[in-house]
Amino acid sequence: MPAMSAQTYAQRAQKHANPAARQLLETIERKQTNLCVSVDVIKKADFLAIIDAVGPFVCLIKATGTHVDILEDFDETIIKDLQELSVKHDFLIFEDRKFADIGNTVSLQYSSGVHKIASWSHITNAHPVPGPSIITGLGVIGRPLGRGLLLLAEMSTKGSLATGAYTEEAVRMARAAPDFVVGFIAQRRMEGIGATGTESNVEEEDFLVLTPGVGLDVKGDTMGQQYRTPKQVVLESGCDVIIVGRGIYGKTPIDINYVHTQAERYRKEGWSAYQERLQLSSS
Ligand code: S5P
Repeated sequence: MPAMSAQTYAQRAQKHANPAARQLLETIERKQTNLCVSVDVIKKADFLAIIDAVGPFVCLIKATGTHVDILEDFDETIIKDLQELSVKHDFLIFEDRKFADIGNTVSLQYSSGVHKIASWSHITNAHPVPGPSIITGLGVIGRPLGRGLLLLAEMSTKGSLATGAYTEEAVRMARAAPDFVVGFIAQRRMEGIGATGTESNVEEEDFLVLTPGVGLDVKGDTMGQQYRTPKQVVLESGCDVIIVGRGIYGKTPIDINYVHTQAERYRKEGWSAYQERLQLSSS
């Protein structure tokens, strides 16, 4: 496995050039958690209650709930509430926007509209499908604000088309913009992938790998999602952050005590998988 998986989050934080990546790595180390909770619920009250309950156990909250297409009762106050929770519990915010358009359009989507994502989301993500121009478009907005971008190099779903040459090209795109593209949504480490041997910085590259499709009790859902355990993701595949959604809040009706217990459970699993990985690589 590439060397990055043998380094501590703190060591990597010291060297990272991007402010959002550095802040995330420092938060992971400070709170001893590599758990990101994904909150995809339709009511604002549930959205905020879940985040308040899992806050102590996470480094990052992934919100897709801020999209008008999930939350039924979105209003401006939700962003302010989310930011207050982020300060209260010391976590970063990741808007899972999955941009996928031409540079000019994504730069408007990132900066404007009702959501003004760039103004409050430390990290966001994009599909590499349009090519490097998507990084140019988002970078115009995100770079001056110190934001970080993740590319979706792989997906967790059955039959995903993001494999092989597509994944390699995504890594090449990231390699060309290391000050803004901080890593990937992917299922394994990405350093060195797609390198041609002519690059100067491949040995030094450090991509954050945030991995969805994580669950301890089930192997998937009825719509193509596939789950692996924190141990498979962090220890065996060397990923940095586990993204967990329904495994934590998925019991209906939402039960905040259950959410709290599950968040604690996933934090512990993710962190011990990381500690085991460090131990293995030092022995
Ligand atoms: O490949 C992916 C990429 C993403 S961002 N697979 C995913 O599942 N996701 C997101 O992670 C997905 O949109 C959802 O918000 C979350 C997984 O949720 P869960 O309830 O299945 O854990």
